[in-house]
Amino acid sequence: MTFTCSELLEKHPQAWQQATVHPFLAGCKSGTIQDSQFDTWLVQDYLFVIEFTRFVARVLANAPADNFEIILGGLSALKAELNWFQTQAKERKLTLETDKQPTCQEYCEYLEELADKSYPVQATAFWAIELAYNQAWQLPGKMSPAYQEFSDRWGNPDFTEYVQFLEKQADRALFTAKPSEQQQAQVAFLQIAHLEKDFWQMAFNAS
Ligand code: HMH
Repeated sequence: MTFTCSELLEKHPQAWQQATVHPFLAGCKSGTIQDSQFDTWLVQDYLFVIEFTRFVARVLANAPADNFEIILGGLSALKAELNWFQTQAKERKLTLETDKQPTCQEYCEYLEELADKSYPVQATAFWAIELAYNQAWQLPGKMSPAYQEFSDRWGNPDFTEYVQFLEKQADRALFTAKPSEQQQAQVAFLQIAHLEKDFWQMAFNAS
């Protein structure tokens, strides 16, 4: 039996809710988030996005050619995003030359593990990772002014449309995937939900 991305969301609402709703984000909305918490998120997410860019490059290498346009668009956006992180860090006087915290390290290692998986698994993981931020930054609604630029980066309509294209590509790959690959795609979805939740908590715990 095949399933789609939206069926994964329907099947695992609690895991997904924990990935996308967190006191960290509520604190960005209310303005009560502390600089130490926000800055930890910013620096660690920059380090994550470097590894995520490498992951997306590996997904491109496995993709059918008719999926290139969306993935290359994603890589181009990631290039701009890495530069944007550097600008943000400079404004906040943060150094980006720092070690990954264990939670960030774990997520990055998981991205490397996905290198050995087939395209349907990778495409599902890619979609889940982007959807997580698209929803997480959008769900709280209008954020405190200092954080609006951040919520807009992942919550804006173009990013939402990009995530919908990733969903279509993942659905098409899942439709013809072997049962074992579909099973692995589901496991990857749940693992990503778990790692997203931990990533918010890592930043929230900073003092
Ligand atoms: C932790 N998940 C994390 N960081 C990001 N930048 C994304 C997803 C990408 O959208």
